[in-house]
Amino acid sequence: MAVNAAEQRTFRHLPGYFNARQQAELLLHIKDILEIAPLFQPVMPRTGKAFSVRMSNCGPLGWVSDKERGYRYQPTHPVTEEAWPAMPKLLLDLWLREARYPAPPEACLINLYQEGAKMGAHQDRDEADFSAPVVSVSLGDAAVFHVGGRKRTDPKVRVTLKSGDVLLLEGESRLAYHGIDRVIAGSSELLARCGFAEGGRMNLTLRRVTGVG
Ligand code: MD3
Ligand code: FE
Repeated sequence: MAVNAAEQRTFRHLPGYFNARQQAELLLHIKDILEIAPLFQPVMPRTGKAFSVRMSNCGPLGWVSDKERGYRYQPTHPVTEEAWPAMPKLLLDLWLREARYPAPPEACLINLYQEGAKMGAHQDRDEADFSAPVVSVSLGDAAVFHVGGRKRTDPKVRVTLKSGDVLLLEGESRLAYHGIDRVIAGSSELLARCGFAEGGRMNLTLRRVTGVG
């Protein structure tokens, strides 16, 4: 029998983990972070093709990508070359409560989906330690997310991620292929209300990059 994340459901979906007030608080904190660490548009290694998602980071390390040096984590913003801002306490508390891992997260990747942005199927393999979970928070417009197995061809399940939802990827699902098929534009007013004129969806992913000890 095939063994994969989709069938075993080794991910945990916690719908409505953050209430409306907490979602707004978190988003306003991210807005402050983006003033210091502005969104950038990463490009893929070798091809130089731009991602449709714009990104930034907070925490000691941030995920970046460019044509020459590829996917990596680094302590500074690729354009300003300044250190990344600190992670909001709400996110550190989420990790403490839910990650079941003996060290704090090192990176929080901020993904902004606007104007039809999506993310094709991929594995997250740029971290040194896969025993730590990935913890994701969705804000704003809902999105159709898919997760399969360690092989690209493994069967997938689809989950709609809504504003305030948390998704934990641990065990077998940590190395599963996954992606965002589409964002359901206009399904939430959160981003537009908090000063992102075009609305859209924001996703925050908390990660341990280096492992423990
Ligand atoms: C499943 N982000 O940043 S979050 C990414 O909504 C990424 O922006 C998507 O995939 C987004 O790499 C999906 C949920 C997620 C995050 C990490 C995973 C699912 C995952 C790692 C392994 C398996
Ligand atoms: Fe990913």
